[in-house]
Amino acid sequence: MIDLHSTTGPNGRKVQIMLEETGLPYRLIPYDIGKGELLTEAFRALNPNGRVPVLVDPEPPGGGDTPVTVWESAACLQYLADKTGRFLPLDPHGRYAVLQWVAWQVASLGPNHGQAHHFTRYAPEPIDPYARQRFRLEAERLMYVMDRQLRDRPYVAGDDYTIADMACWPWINLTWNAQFDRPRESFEHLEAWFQRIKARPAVQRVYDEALNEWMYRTDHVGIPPERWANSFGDNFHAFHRKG
Ligand SMILES: N[C@@H](CCC(=O)N[C@@H](CS)C(=O)NCC(=O)O)C(=O)O
Repeated sequence: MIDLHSTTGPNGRKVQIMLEETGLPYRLIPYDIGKGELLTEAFRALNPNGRVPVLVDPEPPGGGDTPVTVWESAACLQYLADKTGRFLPLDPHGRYAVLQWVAWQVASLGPNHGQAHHFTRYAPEPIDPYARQRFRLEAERLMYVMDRQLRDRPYVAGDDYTIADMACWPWINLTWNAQFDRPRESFEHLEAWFQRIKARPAVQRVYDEALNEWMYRTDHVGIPPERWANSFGDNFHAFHRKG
């Protein structure tokens, strides 16, 4: 059975959606970032970058007894697509149409939305207005890119639902809940795509739990000092400097 090391954050959710969509048996191993649960040598042995998601598959596609460990959500999604032959076409046109959007998600959509959320809600007050605005505008620009792409096609890479959609959806979900400056109505095609995917049983199974309240609040979140130190502050940096 595949182990998915994850949190309720969007990067792990992408991989969990793919596991639900493919029906592969898996076990979810949850971590609480604020409690410092990623700051251990055991976890660093799984992922030298110290972040979730990580998947461990004891039954790799080519056979053999050595489990495969994969980190970075894009690599996890591609691994599961290759293992199952689903949600990533083999023909070069279709395949790279999908992979370029997966790369765009992990290089642009995720990091910029992550910073927009950070400077809106998690950074200590007073929040730097330049940084807040800079990342919110870039987050919105990227949503306009998606909205335009979805004007003529139902899914990010074309007619079919693929790992590109699974990569993007959890971040749009997070941002919709956080309500940045532009209302959802400004992104008509993105919203239609969002609802199309939200209706999928696999997606509903992944999100069928109480939302992590602090993550989805629209206003500033006063993260308790110990949790902040583990997530963004001294404990986090001390761990990554040592060893
Ligand atoms: N590019 C990575 C980003 C992973 C990432 O930042 N994950 C967050 C949770 S959504 C995390 O582990 N944060 C904990 C930390 O930075 O200590 C991916 O797509 O897998």
